[in-house]
Amino acid sequence: MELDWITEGPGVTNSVDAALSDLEEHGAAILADALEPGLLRELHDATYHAAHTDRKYGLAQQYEFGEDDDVNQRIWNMPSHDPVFCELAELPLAIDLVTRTLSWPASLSSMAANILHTGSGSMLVHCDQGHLPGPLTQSWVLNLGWLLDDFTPDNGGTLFLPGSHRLNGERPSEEAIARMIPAVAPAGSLLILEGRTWHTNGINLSDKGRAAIFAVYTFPVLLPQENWFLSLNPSARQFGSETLQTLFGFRPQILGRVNGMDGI
Ligand SMILES: O=C(O)CCC(=O)C(=O)O
Repeated sequence: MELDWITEGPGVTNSVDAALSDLEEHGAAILADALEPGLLRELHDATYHAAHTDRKYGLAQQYEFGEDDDVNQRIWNMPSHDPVFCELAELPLAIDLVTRTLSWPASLSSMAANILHTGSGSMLVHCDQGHLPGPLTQSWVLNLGWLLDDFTPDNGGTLFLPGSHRLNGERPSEEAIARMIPAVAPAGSLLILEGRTWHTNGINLSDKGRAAIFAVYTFPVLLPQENWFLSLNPSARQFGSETLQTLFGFRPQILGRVNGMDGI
């Protein structure tokens, strides 16, 4: 297979417009300073607290999708863990990016933390809409990866294959996969991946954890990865804004009605 579709990859930018054009060209973008420091601290602490609590009470999970090892920790359903993750889901920057790439209204398909403790290995190389019937001629998914720790080449920063969105879902060859590059950026940055870009997490060879929150958005015609109707903490629905309720699927648009549209 020709490999001339592989691009050199995006740089780190401070501009949303530049990030969106990187996303179009490379299938990925890195936006610096996407989280203000107070919010970053709160998200970081809430994530590591949830990780600690899950381990303490025997609730710790890994992602079964791939070759995970016992030092990778996955926390699904983050909006149910702490209201700060609801704030993240509907951050104006997130909604702006979703609206300009997918459209609005949109759904939150899942929001999970991926924490690589020291020694954690890579998961399966995948693209986030690989479960859809191909060819995938458009992006149906936007993955917003919020970096809670610095991503470095040796702590498992997400590895991605720039330009691989042009394969329309076809799995890259091993030769191409060998040319994946790590996302390297400071905590508080945002890694943006469109649904056809092949990626995985790197290997954490450092002596500290590496955490990120992956918020995956999609069109409201697709079943979300997380079944919010069963798994969401009821307070998120009860007290959540209209935007949040839309993201979780509690505000039907054309599909998902309850006796029509009125009085829900
Ligand atoms: O943790 C990472 O760097 C990548 C995570 C990922 O690919 C996923 O959650 O599907």
